[in-house]
Amino acid sequence: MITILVTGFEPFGGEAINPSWEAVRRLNGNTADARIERLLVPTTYADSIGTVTEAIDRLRPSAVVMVGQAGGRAELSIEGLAVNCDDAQAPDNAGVLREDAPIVVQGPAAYLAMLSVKQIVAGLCSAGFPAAVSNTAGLFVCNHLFYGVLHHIVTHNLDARAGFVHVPYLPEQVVGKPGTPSMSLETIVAGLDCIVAVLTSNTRP
Ligand code: PCA
Repeated sequence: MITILVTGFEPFGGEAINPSWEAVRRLNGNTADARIERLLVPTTYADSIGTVTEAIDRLRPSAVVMVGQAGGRAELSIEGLAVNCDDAQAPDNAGVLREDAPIVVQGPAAYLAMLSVKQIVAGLCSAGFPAAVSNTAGLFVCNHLFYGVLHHIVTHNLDARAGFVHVPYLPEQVVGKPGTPSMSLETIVAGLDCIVAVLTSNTRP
């Protein structure tokens, strides 16, 4: 039995909900081969990394799947890269604006995802979910968390693998935004279940 930590974010940017957390909190808590731990993460630069690394140190998961909203994307995006830079025009939920700022001073420029992004995309597509590899998680709180968690795992030499999934808006979030893609909550939940299944079949106990 392995442990997989799956995280979702609080709503941000004036939205009432965040599809990442709506989906993560509906995930099946246990499968035959994995214990799923779910965690809500604040959408702030200051607290996002510490919230997840504290849970990693406590739960010692084999895999960490961080999930966030990427409004405007049409498919499940499996992120391949986290870069050492915060640079966004919008403030986080604490009102903090960060422009051209390193996440870890003198840290590596980037980390690659530790999960096999191509294998996950292949698993999703063959199960009928629209999915693609992405090489940018943006430069806002999602990339910030992704980079910080990868840095924590590497610098503490932990036996955990981490990756990041961006999910589209829910249909109710695109009312009044013509042309903006969305995905049903049921599809996002089932897609995350599929990712857990791929990881469970490939993760060392
Ligand atoms: N998406 C934002 C931060 C929180 C979230 O769900 C992002 O893509 O950075």
